[in-house]
Amino acid sequence: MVFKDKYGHYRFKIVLYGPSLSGKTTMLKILYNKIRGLKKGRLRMVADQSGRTIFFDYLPLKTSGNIFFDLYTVPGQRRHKTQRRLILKGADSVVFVADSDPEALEENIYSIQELRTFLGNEWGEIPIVVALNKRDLPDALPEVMMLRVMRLDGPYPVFKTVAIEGLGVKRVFQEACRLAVLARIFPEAFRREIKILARETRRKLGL
Ligand SMILES: Nc1nc2c(ncn2[C@@H]2O[C@H](COP(=O)(O)OP(=O)(O)O)[C@@H](O)[C@H]2O)c(=O)[nH]1
Ligand SMILES: [Mg+2]
Repeated sequence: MVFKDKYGHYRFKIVLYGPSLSGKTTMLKILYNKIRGLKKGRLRMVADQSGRTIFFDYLPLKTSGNIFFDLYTVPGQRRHKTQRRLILKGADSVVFVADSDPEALEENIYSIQELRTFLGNEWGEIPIVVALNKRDLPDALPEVMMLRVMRLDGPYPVFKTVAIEGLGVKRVFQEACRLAVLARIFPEAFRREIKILARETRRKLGL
């Protein structure tokens, strides 16, 4: 939910969702370390000894002007379901980070289904940007196959990323931020936009 904080700043909430180890925390680190032209607050991470997120990561980004984007990652392990639901609450856009590793296919499907359930009626209303991550893996699953099995053939912009090298990460967040603002401030323009996105995605998938 976009809201004005006590300083009169508009704040948009962007949530990185996806299975454990798909690269969500890596993406935030890349944004924190590599992105110029944005003022950044402190990156806060709560991880266990193996580096897995146990609560959430948080990174505030300030644009010129009085707009802030608050970025959160969810902990991906199945047992942290309650936390994921809490973190997702009030999201203005969601970045779904899928893992292209063939071994992660089932976890991707579980995670996107859970996201559908959590969003309920808001599915389709809240912008979702899909990042197919780990495209550097020699056995990375084909893009079309991944989107089909996750049933992501709707109005979702899809990007291929290699988070560890920072490839594609900036574009994913530019799109997530842009769509968040559009959906909240210009809902009619957003609805027009997602129709175009849906057509593009279907064309890509050969549907
Ligand atoms: N090969 C490869 N490994 C990645 C990529 N992105 C992240 N990883 C690795 O995947 C593991 C999990 O990443 P992390 O960001 O902690 O995942 P999270 O659980 O989604 O936050 C780490 O060992 C990362 O270095 C990528 O694009 N390619
Ligand atoms: Mg993490």
